[in-house]
This record gives sequence, C-alpha cells and structure tokens, in this order.
Amino acid sequence: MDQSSTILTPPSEPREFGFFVDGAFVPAGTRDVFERASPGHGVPVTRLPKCTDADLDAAVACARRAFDDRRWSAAAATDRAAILLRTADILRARAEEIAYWETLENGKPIAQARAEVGGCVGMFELAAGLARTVHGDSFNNTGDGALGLVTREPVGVVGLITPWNFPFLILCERVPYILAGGNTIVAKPSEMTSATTLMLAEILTEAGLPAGVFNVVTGSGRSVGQRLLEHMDVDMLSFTGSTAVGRAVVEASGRTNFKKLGLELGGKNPQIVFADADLEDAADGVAFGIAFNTGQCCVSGSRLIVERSVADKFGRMVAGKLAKARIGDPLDEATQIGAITTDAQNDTIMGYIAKGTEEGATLLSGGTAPDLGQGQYIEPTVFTDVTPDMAIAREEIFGPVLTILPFDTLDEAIAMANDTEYGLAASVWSKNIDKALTVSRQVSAGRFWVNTTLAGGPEMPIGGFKLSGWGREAGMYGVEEYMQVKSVFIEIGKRDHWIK
Ligand code: TXE
Repeated sequence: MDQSSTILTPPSEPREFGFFVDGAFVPAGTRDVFERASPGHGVPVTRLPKCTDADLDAAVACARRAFDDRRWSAAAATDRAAILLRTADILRARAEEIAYWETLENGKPIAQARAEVGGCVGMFELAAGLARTVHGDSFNNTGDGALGLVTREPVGVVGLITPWNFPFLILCERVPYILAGGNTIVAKPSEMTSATTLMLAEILTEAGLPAGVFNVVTGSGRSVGQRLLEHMDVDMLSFTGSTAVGRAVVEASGRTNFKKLGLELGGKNPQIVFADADLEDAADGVAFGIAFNTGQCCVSGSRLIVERSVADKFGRMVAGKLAKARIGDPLDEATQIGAITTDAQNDTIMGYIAKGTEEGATLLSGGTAPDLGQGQYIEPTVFTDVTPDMAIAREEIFGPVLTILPFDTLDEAIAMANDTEYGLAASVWSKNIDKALTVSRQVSAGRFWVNTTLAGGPEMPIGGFKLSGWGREAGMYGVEEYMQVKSVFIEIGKRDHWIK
C-alpha cells in the first residue's frame, strides 16, 4: 500500500472481518460467511460474517442499554466533541488504508476514494463543533408568571442502513451528526461493501467512544436489514438506497413502532444548460456529473436538458470530454472511471443501454463494456434523439448513461426538469443571473448547483423532494434531524388556583 508507487495491487488473500458489538469485534465463528470480490479485479478481497437474527437483536439491545444508561447522551458536549475531533485525526492518519479497502470493495478510483476520506474528516470536525452549539430556544415573553423552554434531546437508538456506492462517505455524512446529538447506533452496511464501516467502528473506539454506542452488523438487507427496520427498540432509522426498499422502510415503520425515518433514495437529476453558459465549463461539469463514480451516484446529472440552439454542438463537446476520461484499474492513481460495483448493477446498466437503442434513441458515444482483462467496466454513454417518455429518460439507471433533451424556452426547461417523480438534485449552467435564480427557485430538488455540480461541503444539507426521500443529512440540519424537541413550560411564583 505504498502511495508513491503508481499502481497498488489487491491483497494476496481476502481479509477476514468480524462484526462489531459492545466495543469489540465478534469473529464469524460458525456463521455463514460472505466473500466479496473486487469488482475491478475479480479476486476475493474480504470475508464477512452473515449475522443472524440473534446477532441483530444483541446489537440493538446493546445500543439500547448504551442509550438508556446515558453513558453518551449525558456526556458533556465538550467530551463528545473531543472524541469526534480525535476520530477526525485518526481518520486523517489512516486515510490511505481506508481508501484502499473502499476501492477494493467498491471499484471506485483510488484517487477519488482518498478525496472522499478527506471529506469525511471534515464531517467529523464540523460535527464536533455542532455537538457544542446545538441548542433549543426560550420564550421569555409569556408574562411574569411563566417561562417557556424548548430543549433538544437525542432520538435514541438509530438504525443506519447504507448502500454500496459511497460506503464510507454516506456513512460519514450521518454518523458524526448522529453521535453529536447523543444517540447510539446500529449500522448495517451493504453486504457488498462493509469493510470501511467496520474500520470506522475500530477508529471510533480508539478515539474513546464508549462501548455500545456504535455497533455494526453485517449481512443482507433482506435478513438483518429487514429485522432492523421492524425492530421495536429502534427509535429512528436512516436509510439510503433504492426507492423500492425505501417504501419497505416506511411500511415497516407503520407496522411496528412508527420509528422516525430519514430516507435518501433515488434520483433522475437534470443538468440544465442555457446557450449563454460558459459551454466549455458546462461540458466538463456535465461529463463529470454523469461519469463520477461511474454514474452510481444518487445525485448524478443523468438528464441533460440543453437549449436547442447549442444542443448538437454541446452534445458533441460532452461526448468529446467523456472520450478523454481515463477508464482503468481502480487502484491506479491515474484512473478517473473505475469498475461497476456489483454484477447486478452491471447487468442493469447494460440492459438500459440496449433498451435506449430499442426505444429509438441514437447512441452518440460509448455504450460498450471495455475488456480490461479483469473486472467489469462500462464506457460513459450518451444518447441523443431521446423523448421524455423513454425509460432511459425517466428511470434511475445508476450508471454512466446520459440522455440529451433539447428545450426552447426557460419555462419549458423548468417543466422538463420537474417532469420526474424524483427531486434529489439539479444543476443550471448560465451566465445570466436572472435565469439561473429563476430555475433554482422553480425546480424541485433538495440540492441545487449553479454553474457547478456535485459540489458542496459538510455544512450543506443533503436530501430530496418527492420520491427522493424525507429529511436532511449533514451540518446542523443533520444533527437536528436526529434530535427530538421538547417543550418545557415553567410556572414562576404562586399558582392562580383553579378550585378556589
Ligand atoms: O439497493 P438496495 P441495491 C438505487 C439504484 C440501484 C438500485 C438497487 O438505482 O440500481 O437502488 O441497488 C439494504 N430491508 N440505489 O439493490 O437494495 C441493503 O442491504 C432492509 C440508490 O443495492 O436499496 C443495503 O444495505 N434493508 C442509492 C441498502 O439497503 C435492505 C444507493 C441499499 O440496498 C432491504 C444504492 C430490506 N428489505 C442504490 N433490502 C442512493 N440513493 O444513493 C436491501 N436492504
């Protein structure tokens, strides 16, 4: 794992992990084991226990105890902040190791994985400050006989189900803020990419987090994941994944204890490009927006909505940019586009590319799966002659597939951008501030970018409108999401008696 060498290599044999409960790793023992192969190399890289129902119940019971005895929620915010800051320091020191395992299990380029870990350090640093600044309110205007206080309290035990596309980043967009609020956690990472979640458990413990506050169970969504959704002792559940499973999360909460929910689901995000944009910048941004993380990104800009007068020229500019992006071994420092993370996702993306052609769209560029000798890769793909009713224009593909739709007027651009059941993210490219602001106001999306895309920082909230989900993650919005509000009304002085 020498970062100075150009190409790292996969481990000679898979690394064994246990799951993590009550501050310690539990080895697989007699449990079934899931072996994960690197999508970029096709060789096994990790082995993880398939946790049982009893394991999940034990992890929830442990998180429950750790919450109820107030070992974390009653700690002074300064102490919580100190642990979050120590975590940031250890993350920084172990960034290379985390990036390596993230790349092996996910297939993303190592340079990108390193940048993501850097972003996660910032999440912990910000959350440390927020642990100390989150506060309630007071009403000193209720007359001399009363005082109203509004306090914030942690929700309790939080179940956290995360996907395989950004296993560490999505985790760290949530964990520091959940901990800042004083909650305890049972995390269930995707069975495809659990290693770095387990590494975070080790790091939090080293940073001084009390045992039982952060627990990790490994295994499939249908088994331990579903049980976590239905668990009566889980007070809140944060789910990031498909809209279909998001529905199952809502149903499970309704059937059981009405646990509070946070949902970040799918997207079909528009990139609106006006003729007055800096087209060179916009072409680079649109190419990045669809090819980053091989389009396996809930905020991918997968629908290019471009002013008709420049549509042909701009489509060629984007295709030209994408043709220059370097596809290759995810462990190669120079790689910009890595492997497709799962076999199922690979089939889904290739299926949509075939469907686009069948539906009558024209393949402007890409569309093939290059043979790099090992692993699974798909070229960034651009379709023109797309109509808004085609499946490739409506459904989340979750791959590097861009559709181009031309527009004539501003109102038409806004209507096309909103013509989707999703509302996660959107971008507008224009040098005319009136157009850019009008579009930003009228497009339904939880995240909006002007003359950029897939950008931001830990202060900025994350989440969606419409079928893209409920609630917001990150920043102060994220901390408040994982807290309850309590109103405390206090009488001052002698009571005015009801019964005289
Ligand atoms: O997601 P799942 P998949 C979208 C994307 C992709 C599609 C399918 O379109 O093609 O979803 O991906 C756990 N109870 N996104 O099948 O199944 C599962 O173990 C409890 C968008 O991988 O939703 C994993 O930890 N948990 C997205 C997590 O849910 C269950 C990111 C996500 O898996 C469960 C990923 C169940 N019944 C996919 N079934 C985004 N918003 O970024 C599964 N899980």
